Amino acid sequence: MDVKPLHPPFGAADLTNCDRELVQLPGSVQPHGVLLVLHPQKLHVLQATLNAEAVLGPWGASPLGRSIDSLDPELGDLIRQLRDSDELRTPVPAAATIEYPDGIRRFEATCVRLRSEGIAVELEPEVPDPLCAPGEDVAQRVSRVLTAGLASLNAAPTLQALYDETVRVMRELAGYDRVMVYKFDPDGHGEVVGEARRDDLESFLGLHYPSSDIPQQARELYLQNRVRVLVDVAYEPAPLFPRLSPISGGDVDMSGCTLRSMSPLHLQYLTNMGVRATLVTSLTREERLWGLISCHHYSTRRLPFEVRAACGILSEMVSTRLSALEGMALAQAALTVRRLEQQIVESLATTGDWRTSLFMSPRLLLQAVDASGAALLYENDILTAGNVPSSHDIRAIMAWLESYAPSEPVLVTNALARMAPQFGHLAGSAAGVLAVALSGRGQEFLLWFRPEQVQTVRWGGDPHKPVDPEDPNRLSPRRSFAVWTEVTRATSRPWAEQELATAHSIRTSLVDMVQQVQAVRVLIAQDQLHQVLQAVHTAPEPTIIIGAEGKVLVVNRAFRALIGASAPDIESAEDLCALFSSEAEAETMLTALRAERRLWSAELSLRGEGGHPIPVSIRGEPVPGENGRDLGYVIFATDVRARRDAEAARRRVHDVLRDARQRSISETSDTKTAKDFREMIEAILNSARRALTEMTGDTRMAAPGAMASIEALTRRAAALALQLEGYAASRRKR
Ligand code: BLA
Repeated sequence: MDVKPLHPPFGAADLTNCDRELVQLPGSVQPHGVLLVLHPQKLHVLQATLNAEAVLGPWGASPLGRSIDSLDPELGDLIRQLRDSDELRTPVPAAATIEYPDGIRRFEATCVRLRSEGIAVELEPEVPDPLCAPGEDVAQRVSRVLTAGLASLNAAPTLQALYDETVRVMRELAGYDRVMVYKFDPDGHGEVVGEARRDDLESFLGLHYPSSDIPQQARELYLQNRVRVLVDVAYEPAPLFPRLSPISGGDVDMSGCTLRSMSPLHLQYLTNMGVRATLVTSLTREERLWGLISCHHYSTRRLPFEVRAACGILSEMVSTRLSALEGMALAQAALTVRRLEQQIVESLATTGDWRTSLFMSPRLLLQAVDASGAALLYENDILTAGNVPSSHDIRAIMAWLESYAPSEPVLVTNALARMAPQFGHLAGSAAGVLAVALSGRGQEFLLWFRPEQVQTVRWGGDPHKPVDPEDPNRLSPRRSFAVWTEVTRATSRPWAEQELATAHSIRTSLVDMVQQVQAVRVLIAQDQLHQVLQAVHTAPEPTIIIGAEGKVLVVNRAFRALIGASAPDIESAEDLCALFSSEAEAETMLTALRAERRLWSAELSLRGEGGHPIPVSIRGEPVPGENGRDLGYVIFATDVRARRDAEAARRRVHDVLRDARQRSISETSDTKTAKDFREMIEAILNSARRALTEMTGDTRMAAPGAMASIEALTRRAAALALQLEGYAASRRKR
């Protein structure tokens, strides 16, 4: 019986198991360079690729057992300095020189500590930069292009403008025949969203490709190794000898290597497309693979280290802009939700009927998730706004929703008729539905609708037939790359992830505000304290209720959790004020609430356990009674520590950048190149600073994850810039 291994070794995968091929263990490299694996301490050669003599000359005839010093003593010194440092966890470039009988030859070296045993040294003969003007130095050229490029990326106001600028700058930097921004959908399939190409080539812009074109384990690899180069698709791999590490006995993990041999399946794929050479970089968002910048060339192509490093910097900075632009959209959505809340609070205070007020001026409600219609179902009533189905149909949808997913707080589809064919006739108003349940009982729903939009998806090959059962290795059905068009009817524009998040927060906010405030008001009015207790006690938001006379009626569980178990009892307004770091400010709040009888909010600090201040945002609301008197006050606290963490992240980014700038100034002599570098680091600084400002913006909100991701991106870009600079300096010296 033919039993297939769970993880097929490199090169042994076919279309049925390529998602488990061990692409990081190829046991060979692309032959334009040499891989030497050194002993981690003694720095002699343990393994070498079999092209060593062809590439390195006489020294390479018998490299095993020889010290790296015998090849290039300066390189040996550098590795000795780095061998125990953290720096070697990621590739470190250096200029190398090797003696040949006819003189010295210049090489690019890259050193990295392997995840398996040993230190990898990769050596490639220096190549000229094909794009340099006569007399121009490559380092100068790339810093000039990058500096100008970063400025134009910063100026791109929309995602589409950012994609367009990205491919333009990348093509100017690296000169490939075709440069694409390839963006992943949540389901893993991808779309070409930006393209710059040689005039005579057909366009791939707008084409979709199935997720199987880039298997999962390769995607994981691309998070670590962010710039991959394939010099010639028709290469003969140079095998590593011995194949297994003499120390660990295992395969060498080439995740961090630049010469790593690529999967034969992928090479076949590129060959079928007529592509000869590629350079692909990773675009990330919050440390996840967001997409790729994919460059194709129709003849072989190899570029100097400086250009590849610059492509890496460009990608990090594009990722920063992606975070900033998408972060801005999120902040905008948060602002819309807050305006909705305000609308509801105001209507609660005036008419007491938030529902009609929301639907009488439904602009915000529809805008929040970019819907064309909305409906609210509660008790037995229906309120609607915009383009919606008939009441009869809305009730039918609701009945179906209840039976379909009674426990789902959010239901979303852009093809309702596919899930429930009985609603096929509603495509004009409700091809897509986004529904949130407002109560656990499943009798109150808020629904948003979108009409049908005839969609045309252009696939770069038939997505339903990626595998030819007759011949699974040949990728043959997709060989022609004829565009395969799929038309989808009765579907709406899909709901974006961010719109779902907005719907979620509208739901939470409605449930909290309406049910909590309403219930408390009614119950206080009826003087039914034990019920007030019940309603508020389990609410997730830290809440306190004070009666009109200043007696504390309820301190809920969430509030107690916030201040800690050892906090004193809170019975009076005075006790409450004493909880705050600044009692005076707390008193001002209570006085203002009582005297001015309006919503009051501020940023204060609670005394936490052990005296640690807990930054909170406080919102106080009067509960108006029948005869113009207030019945009491509800005070909500929101823990804003996460936001403070984000501010700390922001300070750290500034520190990284300041250090980079200082190092760059102190380490460079006053040459023209040094000046170009300073300008480039300055441009990175500006981009990062700008991204940070945009993300925190006037809403004073920022997702800590997004901030941390900007920090990481900037750190990497700055590190790459310093490496590029260090490399250029060492190259000049040798
Ligand atoms: C890798 N496939 C890739 C990569 C891309 C694509 C961009 C990453 C290459 C790199 O980072 O260097 C696919 N390239 C595309 C697409 C476009 C493009 C869609 O330019 C669109 C214009 N490939 C298949 C199938 C399999 C497969 C069916 O099409 C397997 C069943 C495998 N693709 C495959 C493997 C890799 C890959 C194994 C990893 C290559 C490696 O890094 O070793």
